[in-house]
Amino acid sequence: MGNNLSLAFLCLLAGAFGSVMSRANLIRNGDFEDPEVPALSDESYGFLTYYGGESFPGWTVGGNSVDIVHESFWRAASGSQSVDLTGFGAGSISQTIATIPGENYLLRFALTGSPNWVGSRVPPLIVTMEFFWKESVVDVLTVDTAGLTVTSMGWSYCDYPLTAITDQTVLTFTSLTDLSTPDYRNRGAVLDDVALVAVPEAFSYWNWTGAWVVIAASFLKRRSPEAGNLHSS
Ligand SMILES: [Ca+2]
Repeated sequence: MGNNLSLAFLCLLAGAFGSVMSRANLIRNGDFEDPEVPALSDESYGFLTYYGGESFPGWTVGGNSVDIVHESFWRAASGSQSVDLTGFGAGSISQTIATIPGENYLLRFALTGSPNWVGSRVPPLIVTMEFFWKESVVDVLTVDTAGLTVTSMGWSYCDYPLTAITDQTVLTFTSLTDLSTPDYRNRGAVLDDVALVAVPEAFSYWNWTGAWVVIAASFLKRRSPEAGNLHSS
C-alpha cells in the first residue's frame, strides 16, 4: 500500500504541474529521437547499443551499456524511440544542464521496463533504476514487467520538483538491473520523454499549496490510485 501511495503522490503532482510543462524543455534530446535508429529488419536489430564512455546527442553513457530502441521493436512513450538503461549490462545516461542556483525546476519522464520480448530468454522480472540530481539520489524506482508486451508497454509519467544549487547540474539515470547470467543481462528500466522546466516563483507558491491540499484529501479518502506497475521507493 505504501508504494501505491507514493505512486498517487507522483501522479497528483503531474496533474498539479501540468500547465508548467508548456515551458521550454532544458533537456537536450530528452525524447531520444537522435540518432535515428533503423527499424527492425533483416539488416537491423531495431536498436542501437552505446557502451560506457560513448555518447549520443545530449547524453553521456556510463556503466556497461544502454540501447536506443526503435518503435518497430517496442513502442515508445513519445515519438519513435526510447532508451533501455540495461543494454548488455547495467548502464547509465547523464546530461549536464545549465541551471540557476536557488531556482526551482520540474523534472518529468516516462518510465517502464523491458517487456518479455521474443528472444529475451528471461521471464518477467522486476527492473530497477535510480536517478541523480547533482550527484544526489532523488529516487529509486522499480517496474514489475509482468504482463508488459512490446505493443503494451505500460508507460507511467513521473514528476519531481527539484531545486538547483549550482549553475551546472548533472542529471543521471542509472540502471540497477544487471543479472549475473550473461545471456540474461539484456533487460532493464526503459526511459523516454525526459523534460526539465523552470518553475516560476509565483506558480511555485500557489500551486504547491493546491497540490498539497489535493494530496492530503486523496490520502484521507484512501482513494485507490490507478495501479500501473510502477513503484517508488
Ligand atoms: Ca521518444
